Amino acid sequence: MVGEAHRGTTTVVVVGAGVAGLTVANLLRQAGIDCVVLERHSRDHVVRRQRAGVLDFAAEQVYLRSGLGDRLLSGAPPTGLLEFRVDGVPRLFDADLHTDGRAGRLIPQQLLVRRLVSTFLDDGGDLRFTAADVALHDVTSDRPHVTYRDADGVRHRLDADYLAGCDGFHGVSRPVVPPEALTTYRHADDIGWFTVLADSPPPRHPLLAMSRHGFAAHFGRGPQASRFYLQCPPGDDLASWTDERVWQQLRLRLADDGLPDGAIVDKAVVDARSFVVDPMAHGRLFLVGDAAHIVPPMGGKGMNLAIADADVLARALSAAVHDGDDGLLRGYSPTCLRRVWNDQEFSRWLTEVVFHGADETTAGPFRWQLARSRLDRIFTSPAAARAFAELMAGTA
Ligand code: RFL
Repeated sequence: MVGEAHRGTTTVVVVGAGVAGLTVANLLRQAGIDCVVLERHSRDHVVRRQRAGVLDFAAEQVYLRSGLGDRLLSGAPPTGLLEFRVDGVPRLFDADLHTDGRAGRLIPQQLLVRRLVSTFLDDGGDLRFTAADVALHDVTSDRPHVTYRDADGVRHRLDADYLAGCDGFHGVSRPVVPPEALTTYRHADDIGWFTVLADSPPPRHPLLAMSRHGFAAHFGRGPQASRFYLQCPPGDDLASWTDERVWQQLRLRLADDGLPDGAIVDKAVVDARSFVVDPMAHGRLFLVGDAAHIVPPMGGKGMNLAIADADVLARALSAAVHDGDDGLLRGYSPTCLRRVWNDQEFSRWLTEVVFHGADETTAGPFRWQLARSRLDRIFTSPAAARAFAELMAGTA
């Protein structure tokens, strides 16, 4: 079958047009390196997928350094303040103050993705949507290739020098690596999460609320869009979360009787897993973003790690392609994993602070006291505040 396929060649095949793949592709284009992006879904689907909303300072710098900042980030406001609402009492953490103005920006992930897609295509990039049955071959050879079927069912084969596996946790890239070639780290929480996306006004500041009613968070995702998180028993039944119960619980947990509601457009019980594979490369295949690691959402690092990996890979590919120097490619995995583990720890730390510090019955009195003490520290110790702010900014 492969013999009958339409054949093409490129330098890098990028699998997946999420934040990771699109960032790799745009950075490669800026560096004058040919690439083809293969995405399983339609353009419409990809630019509507609502997920993260905070671009940390380190990720912002990736786009500014590459000269794409104006096109990608225009109008994205600085993150500024973060509110912890503890038993109904607000405590504002000034991330900008503690990082000397390097706190990052608010930008809904789907807006960033939309801009990455149009920037790449406007510059003549080759991005193929609705690519079915994408399969990676010969990844440990000098000339790997990728096969897929286009929307008309026509089979294609692309030969390349390198493959970037940017197809998320459930993609086809990571499974190509033999299990014995990878160390896989997994950690599951005893914490359940329920998340809601609603057409309702964003909070004044990103808000994390802890009280005996349980944890809840409220983040903006645009001028009239909000993402909420609610603590729930692990494996909770989605059907038990009627719209009425969602708004009643949010008002209770956020200690805000006047919280405006809006149409709920999505509900999900989130798997709060942590996941890392080491190494993030195999032969000429490089895993980027969620394909290689998952962090709990509370630290806001998933999207930012994807951008950080993409930056490391694009520079390394540039050195290999332009200068024949593959030293940076050999360092790709250890370089990325250092940040991944740092952010994994930060995300888990913050998750434990807000979840254990909320509901004493679930956490137990000892963990509840520890969590409240940890939170108190960032409001009382300037050194602790700075460390926390630097982790948020992605500069630590
Ligand atoms: P993505 O965004 O999942 O993109 C992968 C792309 O690959 C495509 N794909 C394939 N293409 C071709 N062939 C195949 N066989 C393919 N299989 C998959 C997919 O269609 C998709 O287009 O991974 P990427 O690029 O690594 O980016 C990672 C981020 O999207 C992710 O870490 C964050 O969204 C995680 N996340 C959050 N991160 C934050 O930093 N802050 C947040 O507040 C935050 N909230 C969230 C989140 C993730 C969520 N999901 C996924 C449950 C909230 C939610 C609800």
